[in-house]
Amino acid sequence: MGKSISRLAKRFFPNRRSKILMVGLDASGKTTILYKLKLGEIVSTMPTIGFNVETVEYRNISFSIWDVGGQSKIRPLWRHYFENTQGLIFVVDSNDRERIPEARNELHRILDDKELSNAALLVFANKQDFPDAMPASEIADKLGLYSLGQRCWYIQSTSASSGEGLYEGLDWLSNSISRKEGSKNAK
Ligand SMILES: Nc1nc2c(ncn2[C@@H]2O[C@H](COP(=O)(O)OP(=O)(O)OP(=O)(O)O)[C@@H](O)[C@H]2O)c(=O)[nH]1
Ligand SMILES: [Mg+2]
Repeated sequence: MGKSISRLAKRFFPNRRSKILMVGLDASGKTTILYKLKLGEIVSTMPTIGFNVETVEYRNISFSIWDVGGQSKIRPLWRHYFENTQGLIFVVDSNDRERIPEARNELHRILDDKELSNAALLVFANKQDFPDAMPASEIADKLGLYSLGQRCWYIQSTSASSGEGLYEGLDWLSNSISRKEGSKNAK
């Protein structure tokens, strides 16, 4: 009985789908985050040369999350993944003070692309389990988030190792994507 009700519910209220692109400098923790969300486990990672994509079901949304390698040589490939992106996750290593200006440049470069003009921006201030991690407010400032104007953005402290903050980030993404879809339908 329970099963047939859930089958019926799925038929009449299928999960909405959302394409999420996850980028950020190399070693910021993107692949670790992706598999923590997908499997609930820490996997051992190698630097990503191409991309990984996984579907994560959460709050009635099928997030298809594209995790693209962040080494400097392959960053020019990011733009090939921009099409139809509803949410952009930008991952920052909160301990990497030296490369925060580089992260800022990469972020602003991609936000200038027309194809991402409607994408909601979620920044993961990752690796917060390190004692000397920069707090999210400092990262927001150093990335220039406060001067983004119309862009809908949010920053979330995370630790991919413990999973802390990851679902709070997805909560924000799902709310902001639903709001956008609602206002599109109302037009
Ligand atoms: N302590 C700690 N280590 C982390 C965290 N997230 C990722 N790491 C580690 O950071 C290293 C790099 O993680 P990856 O997930 O491979 O980084 P990436 O962003 O996918 O890197 P590229 O594929 O090169 O772009 C790995 O050794 C991870 O175990 C975290 O929140 N805390
Ligand atoms: Mg990777």
